[in-house]
Amino acid sequence: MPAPCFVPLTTYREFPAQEMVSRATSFRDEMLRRRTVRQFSSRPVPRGVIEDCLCVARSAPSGANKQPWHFVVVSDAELKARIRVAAEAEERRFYHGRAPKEWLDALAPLGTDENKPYLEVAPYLIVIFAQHYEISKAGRKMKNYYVTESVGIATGMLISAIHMAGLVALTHTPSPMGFLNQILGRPAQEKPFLILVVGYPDEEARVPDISKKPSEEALTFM
Ligand code: IYR
Repeated sequence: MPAPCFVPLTTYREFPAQEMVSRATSFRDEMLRRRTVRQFSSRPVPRGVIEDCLCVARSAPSGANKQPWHFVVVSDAELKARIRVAAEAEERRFYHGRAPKEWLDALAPLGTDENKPYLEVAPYLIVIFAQHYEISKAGRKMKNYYVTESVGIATGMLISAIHMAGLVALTHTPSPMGFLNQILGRPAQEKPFLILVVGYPDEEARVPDISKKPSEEALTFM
């Protein structure tokens, strides 16, 4: 068992109280402008921006620091087209059979259907894989911990970074998503977590008129 090794905390910064308040408020206001968008422009996005956003995601805390994720950044038109074809085939089965009425009713305000043109139009698809176990150099299966929580936190940080860079993102989860392992050549121990569609919004983009639940319902101070 390796012994723990500690180093001084040199990266932490405390801000004067007033500055802390204004930083929290301005980050809140920035984040409250974020909307999930389903109509994308094909305008190219500099790859460096995506790399920086992924650096943020990869800095996320994770169970036992196992970092149980792998991000595949897809910009190749042919791969995006194959992903669209496979995703739409699953979505057709979902919208016209698999989904119970209650689920379809819950989705109705979003106006979604089986057509996913954004999978080809957007400049980037970031396919996030969760690694439920690793294979050691000796070929032994080693479990990861709190995988869903860890990958969810990393994804949330990625969505925030993309928004703060001035881009939009859509979390897309065709189900099942096994076709992504095959198309992207990822090993069986990686399970697709979600596809993050990233780019600029279409100039005519519209978003559903929905809101967040009030704070009294969402949080309690005790
Ligand atoms: N994956 C489908 C259905 C869908 C499900 C949920 I839960 C959403 O919040 C949105 C859509 C689709 O992408 O259309």
